[in-house]
Parts: sequence; structure tokens; C-alpha cells
Amino acid sequence: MRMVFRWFGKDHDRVELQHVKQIPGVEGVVWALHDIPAGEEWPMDRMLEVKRQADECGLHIEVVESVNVHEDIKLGLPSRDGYIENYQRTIEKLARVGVKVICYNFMPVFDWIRTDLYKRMHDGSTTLFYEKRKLDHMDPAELVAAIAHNPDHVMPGWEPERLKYVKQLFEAYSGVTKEDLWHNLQYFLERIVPVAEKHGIRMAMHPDDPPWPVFGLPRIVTSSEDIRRLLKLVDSPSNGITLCSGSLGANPDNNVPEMVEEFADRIPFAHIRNVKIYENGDFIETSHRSEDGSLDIYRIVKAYHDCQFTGYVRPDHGRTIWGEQARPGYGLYDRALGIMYLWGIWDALERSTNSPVESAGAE
Ligand code: DNO
Ligand code: MN
Repeated sequence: MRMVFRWFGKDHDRVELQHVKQIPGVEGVVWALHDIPAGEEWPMDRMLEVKRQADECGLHIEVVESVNVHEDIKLGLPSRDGYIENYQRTIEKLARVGVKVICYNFMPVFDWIRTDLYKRMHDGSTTLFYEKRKLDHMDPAELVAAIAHNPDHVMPGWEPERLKYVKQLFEAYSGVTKEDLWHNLQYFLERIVPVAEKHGIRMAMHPDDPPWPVFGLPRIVTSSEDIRRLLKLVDSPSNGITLCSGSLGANPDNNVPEMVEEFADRIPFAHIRNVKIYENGDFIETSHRSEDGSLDIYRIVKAYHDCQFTGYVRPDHGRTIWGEQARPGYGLYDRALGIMYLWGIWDALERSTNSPVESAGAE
């Protein structure tokens, strides 16, 4: 596994690249131009600027998360073709600066959803929390107010220009079914994947988070069956998945290690994090340690190890700990702890599978 770390850019992230470099085994940053509105072509000079900053710290920029998909593409409007052309040009340019994987998602209106970004845990740390009952009774506008208008930082996926139009977007989506969304996804992939293939890039769709419909909006990538269908839409290694254990794992019916086994060769990018799920449908993001959440992170890492996974991995989110002034989910400390837990499991598996004699205590 090749360890990478999400970074929001010099002006938007309190975490310094030099500190990212100090986490053992981290080789690159997962980045994006977060201020460029979805649908626009990314400027080359801005990409080169990120590359230079990463180069200075000995980190690569091979993974991008996310190049967001314009809502008109998801809605299948006639204006989608112009946005798809911009997307194609962005892919070509990203390949030129050395990018290998592009993570994206196809969730209508909202990206990931939580009801609380600062849920206090017993040990005083804070974390992201999803309270089903609260969401069920919430107006989407309330959620936008709570998350997007965070005084400190724009949350990824909650960029203000996207959310200004939430009301209109809801109207646009009324009557759009899951099948419509699948259809529009296919149209998009048929035009994007060949470009990615030509330029040596692997597209990696992030599954829906949480893995069920919210606010009556359709969501289509929530289970093994959906992933199978997605991969068949365009059967190419450049049409892959970002296997996010925490997103998929919020539904207890999803068996994440089995998903790793089944889709291994179509997973260019893995997000690994733990969640504790409750019977009432709530879930909370815990430390990475298996004992702390509902997911068996050991089994998940073992599944990757068993298939000799050589893709990119990031710890996805972490709690906010040790008084860090962090962007919710994206502090330095707990993500670094998560990485060391993942390496601990991986290295132990390496030892036990490659050097059985040594592990038995013999010479
Ligand atoms: C949740 C996170 C997401 C992710 C985007 C990708 O698990 O990984 O914020 O970055 O949905 O498009
Ligand atoms: Mn994720």
C-alpha cells in the first residue's frame, strides 16, 4: 500500500506539508483546487503551484480528490456536454503534472453528510457524528447553515457556490430517479473513461456517504451490487472505485473485507477509517483501532495485504485530539495515529507471511 494524506492547500489547511512528511511512510498528498467551481477547467499554473509546494517537501501529487462533477451532468441536462469537455481537459492536464488517480463522486446536491462536526466523546476528543433522527427531521437548509457556514473553513464538498442554489437544485432533482442517475453516470463515464485511459489515469468513484438516500435524493453507489454495476458501465481499469471503509461500513449489511477481495483490481485508492454504528441508524467516527468501532480494521487491512494491494491508501478522517485547532475530520494528529495503526497491521502481516522462520524465533 502506498500511503498518502489529504491536504487542502497552503491557504486552506493549518497542517503544514513539512509535518505531513514527518508521518512515517507518507509519500504524497491528496489534493484539489477547492476554490474552482465544479464544472470549470482547472488552470495549469495552479496545478504546478501545488506540485512545486509538494516537491519542496519530497511529497508527490499523484492522487486528486476531488474533481467535482457539475450537477447538470448528474441531472443529464443539455448543458452537460460543455462541462464534460472541461472535465476531459482537466484530466489531460492532471496527467501532465503527474496525477495517476482522480477520486470523484456522483452524489446529488450534497457530498458526505453528518449532523454534528464536533460531537464530544467521553475522552474529550471531538468527532463527526450522524444522528439519523435529527437528519430525518431536518430541513436541508438547516444542514447547510450548520455545516457550510462553518466560521473557520469551507468543508470539502460544501463549497458555498454549490450550495447557494440548494433550493433550485432540489427542484431540479424532483422526479429524478435512481435509474435516471445511473443513466447519466453512464453517459458521463463513456466520455471520461477513454480520456483517462489514454492518459494513464484511473478514475475512482467515492461511494455515497452515508450509504442510503438522504432528503429523498437518489443515491446509487451504496453496496456491492451497485459497485458491480458501476464497474460494468464501462469495463476498463480506468473505471474504478475509491473503496471507503467508513462510508460503506456505516451500513452493517456491507461486508468491507469481502468488497476488498471482490473488487481488488479495480480499487486504485482506498480510504480506511472506522465508525461505530448503532441500531437506531446513528454512527460516529472513532479512532482507527478495531476495538473502538464497529469495523474490523485488521480484517480490512488483511484483505488488502492478501491481494498484495499496491494502490494508494489514506486514513480518511480522524478525531480532533490533543487540543489541535483542526478542520473537523482533518487534523494532523489523529490521522497520523491512524496511519501508524495501519502500518502496524501491514508490517506485522508482512513479517508473518514473508518470514515465517524469523517469526517462529529461529535463526
Ligand atoms: C468521506 C470523505 C469524502 C470524500 C468525497 C470524495 O468519506 O472521504 O469527503 O472526500 O466524497 O468525493
Ligand atoms: Mn472516504
